[in-house]
Amino acid sequence: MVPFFLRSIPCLLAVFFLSLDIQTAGAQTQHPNILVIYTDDVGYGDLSANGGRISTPHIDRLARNGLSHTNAHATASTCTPSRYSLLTGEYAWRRKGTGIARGDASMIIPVGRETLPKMLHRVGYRTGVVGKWHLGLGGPEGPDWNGSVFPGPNELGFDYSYIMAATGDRVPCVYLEDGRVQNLTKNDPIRVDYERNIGNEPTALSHPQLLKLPWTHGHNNSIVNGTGRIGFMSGGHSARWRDEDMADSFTSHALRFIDRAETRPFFLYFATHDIHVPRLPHERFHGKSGFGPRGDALLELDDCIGRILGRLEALGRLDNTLIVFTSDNGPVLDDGYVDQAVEQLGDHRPWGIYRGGKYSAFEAGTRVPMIVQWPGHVRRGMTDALISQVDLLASLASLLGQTFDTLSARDSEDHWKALAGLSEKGRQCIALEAISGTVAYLRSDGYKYIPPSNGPAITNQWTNIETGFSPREQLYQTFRDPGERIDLAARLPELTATLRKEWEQLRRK
Ligand code: NG6
Ligand code: CA
Repeated sequence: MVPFFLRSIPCLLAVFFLSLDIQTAGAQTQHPNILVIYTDDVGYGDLSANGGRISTPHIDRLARNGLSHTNAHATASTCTPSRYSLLTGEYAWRRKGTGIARGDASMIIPVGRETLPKMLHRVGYRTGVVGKWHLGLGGPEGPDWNGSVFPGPNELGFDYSYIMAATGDRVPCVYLEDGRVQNLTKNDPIRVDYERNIGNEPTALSHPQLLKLPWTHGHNNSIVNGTGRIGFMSGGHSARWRDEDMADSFTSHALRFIDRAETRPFFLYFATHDIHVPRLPHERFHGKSGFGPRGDALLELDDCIGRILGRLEALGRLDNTLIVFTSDNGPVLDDGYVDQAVEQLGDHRPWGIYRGGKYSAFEAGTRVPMIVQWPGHVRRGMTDALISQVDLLASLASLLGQTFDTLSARDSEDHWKALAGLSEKGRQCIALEAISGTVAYLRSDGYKYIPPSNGPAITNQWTNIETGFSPREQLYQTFRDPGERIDLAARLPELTATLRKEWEQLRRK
């Protein structure tokens, strides 16, 4: 086998020459538009560029023209904490109440905190969020769905917001634009309850005959659009979404935001619902992937991205837009509905060569696809540099020459060069949060420490994902053993103790 340092030489030379080129080009340009495409539950191996079996030509085009990261991580293997960290630059496990949020949760990020959109706003960006929020809304008493839903994204640095409050499978099933529920009529107010049903509203348990998409676990409260949800809602009938139109709705609002003729550059946080459950893509994608609704949702996601790239190109803005495509956590098959995700998987491997998935402390939980594209500024190809999404804030601040509140965004490190492929040196270490708050620790030399945990080894019989939880501490060497099959903790007790100490220090920081 060729030693590592010899294998690295061609790569390092490429980085050197390309960075010369890229830096010269960078000196003359203005601030780029920034588009963060934050997908939901898309696994590392879901992309055809990473070996997936479902063809995603637009995402592949991003990968061809940009830099594919092989060692980029969401901070958590579930949605809310990952989004919290991306926007605040702080690991979510440092804060109570940052686990998967209910649909009626109060806003989790205090208004005074530093955020990525606030920082970009200070630079002069026009900032917008379109898509999934899932970080709570409103003050301590929760959101007032029939009035002004305040505070929300617009108080955290976004000039514009068009969002769903939580997830596709949680009530209320409505869109909010700049803090107001869209298409709501006064005589049909919305009520939301996460404890009990409201009046005699049909539920998935009481009226299974009304379901077009049956549930496997959870998801048996209110029925909206023939689909059982988490939580109960009544009213707001004219405001309710049709799941099949959701991707089109988000995309058209994203396009409208991009289209606005302004001299300021834009920052768009485009947080897609695809490919989270319920997987109800538009009818035009039905049966198109050959891998069932989960695959069809992936095609829909690819289509949305294609439309956005196409519009940027038509406006002549593609070359001056920095695009970061990534995902909030790893993949899951049965996440609560009878959608054939397991049965129609075929030889597609959403988790790639990694172990576990969504919810998990194993690599597939947080090692997510990440593609960065900005022609002339970001190297094309692949990089193995260790990167966390928590670093986006500091890295973009560094690119733009902007300061930020480092006390508030205390975990965010500047790794712009690694993000752009101008250096192979990323983070020294990274913290990875699994469901129920277990936090694993990964170093840039590939060693990974998972602390002891009393949680179950498998999430549950339906999602059936290995959590990585064990009453004993575990140590893996993820370069030589990316599938985390060989637990080295007993064989290497000193190294295990070193990682445990480093992990404790990071937790106390
Ligand atoms: C779980 C839901 C799952 C999904 C997840 C959040 C059940 C049984 N499961 O509690 O369906 O909604 O929460 O996913 O209710 S995430 O990607 O937003 O974190
Ligand atoms: Ca998710």
